[in-house]
Amino acid sequence: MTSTRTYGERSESTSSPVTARLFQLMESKKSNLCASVDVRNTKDLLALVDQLGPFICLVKTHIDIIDDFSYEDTIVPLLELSKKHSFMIFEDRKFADIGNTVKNQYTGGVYKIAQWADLTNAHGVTGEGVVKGLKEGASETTAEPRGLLMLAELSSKGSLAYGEYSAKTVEIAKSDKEFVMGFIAQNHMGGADEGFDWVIMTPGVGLDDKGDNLGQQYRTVDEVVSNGTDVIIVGRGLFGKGRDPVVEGKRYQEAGWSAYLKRVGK
Ligand code: S5P
Repeated sequence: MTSTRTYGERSESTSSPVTARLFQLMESKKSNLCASVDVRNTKDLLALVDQLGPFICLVKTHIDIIDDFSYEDTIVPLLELSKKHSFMIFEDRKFADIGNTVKNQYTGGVYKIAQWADLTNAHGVTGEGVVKGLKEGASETTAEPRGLLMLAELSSKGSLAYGEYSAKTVEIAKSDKEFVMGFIAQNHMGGADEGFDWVIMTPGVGLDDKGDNLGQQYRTVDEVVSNGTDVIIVGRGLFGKGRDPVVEGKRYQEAGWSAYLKRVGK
């Protein structure tokens, strides 16, 4: 079920404009690395992103952990960096409410996520309305393409998202072929037999650690990519414990890309 087609081939047949752009960018940068830049202020965020920029296809933010957030000083320069280094932006908001509420959360408040994030994600726990609400929010905010990942499985110990829950989340994803790009998951979610070519993005990836003391669990790059992961999401592996983001960025980019080449038989 794991795709052996190249990102380039898949970019031509996908029904999601955001996936098409992402896959093309991944081919041109030879990177399937998404950096999860979980730092607490704008200065550190921008410095880290500038260092990692050359090695990544995607930056994943938790914008609500930035102590000194402002659109002008945080988002505007982040968007400039995304042009400078050519990466896309994924706000890891994990929406989990009724359609009308997530629409407001996505478009409004302080963060105005729909204005600047190419991708965001949502839990399926509230049902299909979450997809509809977010899609309406996106189309009422911008003409730029926006994409959604559903959280089908989680990396943390004791997660309740497995089995029937994950399968029902996949059913929700089928409701919108253009807006829903794929999943945050630990495994491939199938779909090829029904004409879906979902992007699988996997967090909980680390080459040096097995986990943290708050339930995170890490698997290696080879392990996840051979198992169907299209984009590896790496956070503290790149910059935690005094690591050098330039050294680690290059290391994870190379590991991710060679695992991908192996998978597609190149
Ligand atoms: O199952 C999940 C889903 C997500 S989006 N497990 C996760 O760890 N994440 C996110 O990925 C998490 O919120 C964090 O931002 C990142 C992992 O960071 P790391 O430092 O453990 O690599």
